[in-house]
Amino acid sequence: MSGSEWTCRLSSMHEWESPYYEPSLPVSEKSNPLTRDIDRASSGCIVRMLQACDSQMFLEEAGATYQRLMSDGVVETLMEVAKKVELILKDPRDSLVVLSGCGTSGRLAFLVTSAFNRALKELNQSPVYSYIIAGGDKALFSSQEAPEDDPKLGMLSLKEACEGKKRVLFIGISCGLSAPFVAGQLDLCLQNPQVYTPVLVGFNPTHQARDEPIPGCSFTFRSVVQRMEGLAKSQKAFLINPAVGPEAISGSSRMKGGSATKILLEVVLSAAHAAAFTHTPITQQGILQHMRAYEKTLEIPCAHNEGMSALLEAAGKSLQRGRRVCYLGWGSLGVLGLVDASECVPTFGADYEDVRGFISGGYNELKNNEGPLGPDFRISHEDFLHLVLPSLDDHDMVLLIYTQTDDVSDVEKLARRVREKTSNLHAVYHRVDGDTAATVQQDDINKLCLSSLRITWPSPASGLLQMQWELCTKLFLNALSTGAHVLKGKIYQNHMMDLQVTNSKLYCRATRLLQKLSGCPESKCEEALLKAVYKVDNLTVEITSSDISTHTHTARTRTKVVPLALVCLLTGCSLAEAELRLEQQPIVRDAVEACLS
Ligand code: S6P
Repeated sequence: MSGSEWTCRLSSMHEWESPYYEPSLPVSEKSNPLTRDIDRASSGCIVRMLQACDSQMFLEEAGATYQRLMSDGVVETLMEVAKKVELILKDPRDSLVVLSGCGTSGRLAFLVTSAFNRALKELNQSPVYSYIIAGGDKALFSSQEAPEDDPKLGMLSLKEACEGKKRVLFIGISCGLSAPFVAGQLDLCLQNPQVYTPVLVGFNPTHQARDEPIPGCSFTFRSVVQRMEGLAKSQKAFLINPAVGPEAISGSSRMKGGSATKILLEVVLSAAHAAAFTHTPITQQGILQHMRAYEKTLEIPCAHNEGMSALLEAAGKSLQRGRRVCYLGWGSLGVLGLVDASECVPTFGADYEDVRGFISGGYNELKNNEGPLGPDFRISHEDFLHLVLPSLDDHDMVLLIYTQTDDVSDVEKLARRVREKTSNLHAVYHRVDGDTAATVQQDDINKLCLSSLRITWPSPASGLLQMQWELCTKLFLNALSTGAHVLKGKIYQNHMMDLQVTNSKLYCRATRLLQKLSGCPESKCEEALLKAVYKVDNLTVEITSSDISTHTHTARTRTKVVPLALVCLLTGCSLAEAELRLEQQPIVRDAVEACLS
């Protein structure tokens, strides 16, 4: 893409806000005009496109259709919620702050609760934060999309987490204002106001909250949101829902949705901690200052574009060859590595082994609710050394992710072990300007690596800096794994074609995608989708009369259902023929383009 084309692309920064742009879709599901042809872009261009999308998180509000991260209304609500948390921190008896969500939203709930409980421990205070993730702890590192559709499970898990508590601040996270699991929890809060105060975090305006009926329930996500809006006036419920623009890969809320969730939650909890423990009042200025620090963090990846595209290229090459990408991380950056790697499975239909994360200390470092999760979830560096390293060679990419506050000699030791098997070793690490500790070791590690992204931060190390390191690392890893899969040909335009249809949100997204790409009516697209799910050329009454949960349950064991349905729709061929076509042309993007031409 030329410079002028790129300038022109940037001028479409706000295009998605027009009421005429994909009007039937909520912001979180719209396709981003900035990435319309990311599937044809070079690695350097992919990096720039992703950065431009991320920067939409901090667009100014002036003249905008939607409220933003730093809009007055949003900041005010953040202050009010921070004050509620402060009250609990000052008198934590029989009280709890619960953060809950599905998929990435639940993973961030875990990350944030861990950090702030750790901060409390350092102050000799008992923990007050608790997380819930739909599907339990195995959902931290694997795709468990079905529990997202279960509002009763949401309610039960919240009741269980809060047993015996008299005061609970519940923070439900659903980027798309859509997850029935979270709607169920919010409903429970609304029914028991004497105990629960509900807060909803998401990134659509309230009128775009999902309004589809939830089987077995009298409420929809939207009706719950409307009830909360009524109570918000008297501060009995809180809504934090700025728009951050459509995702770079349509609907992939692990990206901006996840980053913005992390920003908002950390801003609120940091303000509450400062108020409770250092007598720093919660002010609009303080909140904005913290936000601006994150805004600055977004500039860091831009300063490393070249290194970033080299990393992306290397990861793309490994995946194209059917080889692996491994993240070896330390501390909370290691958790981000685990999370990013595990999200490649549902996001790109990747194999579990394609991108894997490992963390120093394994479950001891993690301190998750359920402890070690068994042989299917091996996450420590020792596991990497025993199970993965022996089979690696130069085609497999390994990325070290650490900061100068980690055990750098341990990083060096591991780097040497990896280097014996593959020269395709890279590093991303954070350091504070002027800190000379472990410089020699860091230089030695750099010499072992093919490329190193050294990110130097100006301020002295502080709690805020750790959060900035995390955000910056999240942006890097999201860009790396997304870009590598784009290069592998997994994306068509800016849509993930080969999505797993394992819950109702994904089922609706798949049908919509088929409509958009085939131009066929919705009913025909749904038919084609069901034929691919059930592997039949003719639908039976039993199939057509089943509900979506039966379809999504069946789809758990199927692969390539959307590409198959699309090929059938475009060519009118049978499923068997469509399968053959896709076998001959395994790059989904190329197979679809062949049909379209
Ligand atoms: C999205 C990710 C999903 C979502 C999950 C919850 O990239 O793969 O797992 O996090 O579906 O979505 P939401 O809108 O309720 O936060």
